[in-house]
Amino acid sequence: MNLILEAIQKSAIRIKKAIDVKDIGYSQEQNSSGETQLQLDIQSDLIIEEELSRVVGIHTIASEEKEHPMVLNESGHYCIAFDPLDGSSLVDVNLSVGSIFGVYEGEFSPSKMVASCYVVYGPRVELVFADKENVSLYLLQNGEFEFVKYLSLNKRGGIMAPGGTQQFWAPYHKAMIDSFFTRGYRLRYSGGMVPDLHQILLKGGGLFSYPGASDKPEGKLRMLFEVFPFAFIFERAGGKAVDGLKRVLEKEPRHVHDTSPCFFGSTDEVNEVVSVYTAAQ
Ligand code: P6P
Repeated sequence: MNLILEAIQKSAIRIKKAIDVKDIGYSQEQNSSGETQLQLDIQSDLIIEEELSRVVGIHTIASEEKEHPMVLNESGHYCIAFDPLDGSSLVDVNLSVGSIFGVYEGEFSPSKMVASCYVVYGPRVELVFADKENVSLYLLQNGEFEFVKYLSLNKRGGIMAPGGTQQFWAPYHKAMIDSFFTRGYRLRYSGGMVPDLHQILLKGGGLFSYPGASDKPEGKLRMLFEVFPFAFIFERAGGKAVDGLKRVLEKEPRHVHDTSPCFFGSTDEVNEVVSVYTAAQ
């Protein structure tokens, strides 16, 4: 597992350098979700593929930027799913973006998830790594990632990050979000999943939501590349992650690019989501 973490850290240092290059614009390609790929998306994907290919313990990798998984080493043990540069279009407006990784034993199933990791490329480059025991925060300084502290969530927080397009929200979802704001929760939403969830994790808690809605009944965020890694981290940090009704880590994707409605946060807020959504069924 250390070799995987080192490969992710090396990837992050190289991706940060790529981000710092002047805007290199859009490619002519689209990813599996029909999103036009930034050349930076493609470059970040190649960097991660190169670094992970050097780890003999990795059997298969799956990238959000590629249609199908890729076998690296038949004798490998781990499967890694990653989003190379989530929210990459935010680079153009100088907002933080991130890379997301889920580590699975033997197959891409949430029940086989053994670790997850994300990198935030912002004013500083930080990395959060979760295994069965801890959620660890690292800071990139002088070319090295240095351990900073362990992270945990309070039972209740104060930040609300409501994703999706409000005009398509279910009425009960809108009423629930409005109710949090009338109770004094602060709106913190940049449109980048990684910095938005990083802020909730570091500021002690709250709720990030990207619900199913009339325009996207199954939500927008990809289970393997985005939802499962953050669900693993938030649960390890003492929080919860649901699709509105149940733990997202109990859902099996039928296709590698399947999406799921998702709510990540402190236990009190997520419990409230489940009670509202259960009552609405
Ligand atoms: P919306 C970025 O494109 C992304 O995949 C996530 O990083 C982010 O949470 C979400 O989409 C934002 O989507 O519809 O609120 O712009």
